[in-house]
Amino acid sequence: MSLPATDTLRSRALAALSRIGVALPEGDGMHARTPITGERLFPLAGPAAVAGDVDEAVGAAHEAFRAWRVVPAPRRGELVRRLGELLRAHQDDLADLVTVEVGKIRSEALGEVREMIDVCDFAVGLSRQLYGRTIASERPGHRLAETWHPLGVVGVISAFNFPAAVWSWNTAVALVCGDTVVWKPSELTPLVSLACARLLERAAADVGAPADVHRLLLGGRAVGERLVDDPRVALVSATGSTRMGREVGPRVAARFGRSLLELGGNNAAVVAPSADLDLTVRSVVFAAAGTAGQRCTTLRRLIVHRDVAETLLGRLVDAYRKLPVGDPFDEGTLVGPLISPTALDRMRQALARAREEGGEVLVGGGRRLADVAPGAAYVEPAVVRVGETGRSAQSGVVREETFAPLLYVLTYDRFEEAVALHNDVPQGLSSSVFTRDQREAELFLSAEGSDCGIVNVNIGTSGAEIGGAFGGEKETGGGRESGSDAWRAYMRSATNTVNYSGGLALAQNVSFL
Ligand code: UN1
Repeated sequence: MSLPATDTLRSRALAALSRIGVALPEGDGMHARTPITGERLFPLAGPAAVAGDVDEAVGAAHEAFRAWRVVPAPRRGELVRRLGELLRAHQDDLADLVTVEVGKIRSEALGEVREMIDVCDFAVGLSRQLYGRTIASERPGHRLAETWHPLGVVGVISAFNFPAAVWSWNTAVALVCGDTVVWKPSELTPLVSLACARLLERAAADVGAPADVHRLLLGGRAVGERLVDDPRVALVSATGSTRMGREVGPRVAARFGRSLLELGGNNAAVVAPSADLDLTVRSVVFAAAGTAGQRCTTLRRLIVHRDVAETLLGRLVDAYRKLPVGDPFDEGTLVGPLISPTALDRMRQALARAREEGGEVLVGGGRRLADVAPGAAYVEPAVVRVGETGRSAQSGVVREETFAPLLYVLTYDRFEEAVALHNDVPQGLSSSVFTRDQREAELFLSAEGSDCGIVNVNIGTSGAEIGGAFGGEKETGGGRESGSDAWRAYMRSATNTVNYSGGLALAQNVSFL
């Protein structure tokens, strides 16, 4: 198996950037890199003066907010419609950049751009549906109602693994809600970030929206900290590790700002004896090994009924052995590289710990292509059986999220036991049950079932559609983004009492004056 030369990838990225209209910020404060070869692509200007840069960007977005909040929402929707058109026109370019910078296979990179287009369509519709309720007043001649208003500047902090889609579903919704956005993307994906920002800048120019409705801030932790602490940032929407969220949440709360946190997952699927095994195997392999295990919704634990465990594991191991690992631009590849050698080290450490804790590696874990690309991190997705049964099997490393294609398998005898195992981890993002027994499916979906924000039946944990609200419970942070009524987090509500009676009636029958 060969890999493309870094020069080829460099040209491909530059061609896409130039079609999108990005002028690369010249300097050498940071580097664009590709996980495909593990090499650097080119230097870029880093943040010049962190405090000043953040201050200026937030100030500009704050100023733009004053004008943007009074533009009628359906007109704000026109900006997002234009962005969606530009994304359609440049989907191949953006997908190229996602593959070069993150290592996603072609179909998943295109899928990420599709998700952006979908959320733009959704947000355009939403721009005509930002409604409040009227509530029956207890007083005659009074109207009680709620009104939704724009919130302010939204600080978006995003991770490397969905470098464009997470930005888009925050930004498209925030913009129609009348907010302005300052974005601090992952340091690992500056090219995708520059491309997204440029497309939005072009959309704003095309429809005559203020340019400062969106500002991009490339940089590291110090930039993020400044953004999080700035009192002009009304909402911080942050996607990343639980460790990151543990810092962001309290800092924003300390200044009474709002935060929307999308943190780690430790997603599981329960496989019951009645499950359709063909469908289950295909779903599990995509959810666990797809995106090289680097989705927050990646399947990390499989809880299988003892009666089907041997059959299912046999089929899984077969499927894993055949997984093509390698160049993500190659049409046949299903598993691209991990983002960095550090990610590979973490996977190896997790595998070593799993072994120490009594686990048995059934397949995978080996490094690939180290001779061709020593700086890249290609790995065989792994399946590890961690225990016969019972809660004791789910200790140590199984309770942690390792951002790699590493699937732990546990077995169960009774469905209630499976649900208990399922919920007995600190995280609560996504979950699935594979069963043809309606009672089991309904129990899993019920209040005493899965405790996650996403609960699925006969479909894997990853790959949620944008129309539903996206997010999770417990250490996942509690936020909801994207579809359904997640928009409410990006607005503030006001409760209005209007007295048209001509008399004064106090609530709760209070008499006074
Ligand atoms: C993420 O990994 O941060 O549900 C987001 C999914 C995608 C989004 C993942 N729609 O897998």
